[in-house]
Amino acid sequence: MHSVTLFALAAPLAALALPSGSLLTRQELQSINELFVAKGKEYFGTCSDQNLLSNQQNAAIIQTAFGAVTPENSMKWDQIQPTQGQFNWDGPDFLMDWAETNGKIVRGHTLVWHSQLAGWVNSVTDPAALTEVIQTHIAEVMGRYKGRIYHWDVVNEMWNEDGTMRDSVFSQVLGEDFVRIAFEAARAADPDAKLYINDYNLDTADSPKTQAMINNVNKWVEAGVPIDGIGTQAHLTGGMGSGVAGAVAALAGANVAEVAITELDIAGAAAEDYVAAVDACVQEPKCVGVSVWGVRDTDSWRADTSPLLFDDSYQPKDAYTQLIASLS
Ligand code: 9MR
Repeated sequence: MHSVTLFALAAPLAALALPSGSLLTRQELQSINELFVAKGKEYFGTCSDQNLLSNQQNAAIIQTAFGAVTPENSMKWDQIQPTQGQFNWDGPDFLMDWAETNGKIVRGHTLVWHSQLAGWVNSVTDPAALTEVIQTHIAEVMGRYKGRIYHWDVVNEMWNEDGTMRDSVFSQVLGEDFVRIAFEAARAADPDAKLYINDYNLDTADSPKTQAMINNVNKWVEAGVPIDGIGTQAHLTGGMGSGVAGAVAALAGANVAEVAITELDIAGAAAEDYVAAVDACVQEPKCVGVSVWGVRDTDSWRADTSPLLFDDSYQPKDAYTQLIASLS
């Protein structure tokens, strides 16, 4: 087990290392992570990568306000093993070092995903060969950071909206057995990491996709597949905040130890949506953490919807202020 207390103790030391320009931000900004942890949760995080962590204003907000980082892109297959057997460690190493220097938990993202997959993987057609490719990828990537990554998104986005399995090289060549292969390889590579299956549009409890996730995870866990948690990405549109509680409760009803909101962003960033979504995790005993998918709107993958907690000038938006108030 990783020690969350240890991370918390490291945080004040990190603050001393802040450049003087960041101190103002630090004094004015209240930490949502601190308040969330005081509610009995493990972390309130965000995503980032080397480019954004090298930006002082952005880094200062993460140092002050957040308790965890997820690599937004640098640990994805096409970036980390673009050619078979050749690994790019620079970006992920930077993020890991930054996180440890600053006392932040890391959520690993993501190992087996049809998207941002290196092209060469798509041409593997033999089941034994693809099994080995998955096992090697997981052993190398997880092995490098063994004992240092708190959660791993082992399998990402494997469901269609109608609850059938998404077509990918993994499902085509191995059927659903790729899930067992991936989770077993992950457990072997880093027994301390919590292993997650992660997806989007799990925002309605009774949708075919949510039900497929729950029923199949139950089946796999019963068969001994080492799945610790379900991640719900929660890329929401305005008005959807109030539905998150029901969806998170449904996912937590599955036979897993924990659940997490892994990539929260909400078009329009209405405060009531954010407060409701975060409260859904507070109220669910199995929900261990929330990560938002970015710091300021400008840097969001859906920048045109202004879905994040900080505006283009790095100022906390109303949703952030209201979250602080609701957690205080
Ligand atoms: O935020 C990520 C963006 O920078 C990338 O261009 C994009 C490519 O697919 O992936 C984004 O992150 C995704 C995450 O890894 C998985 N869930 C959906 C996220 C938004 O697309």
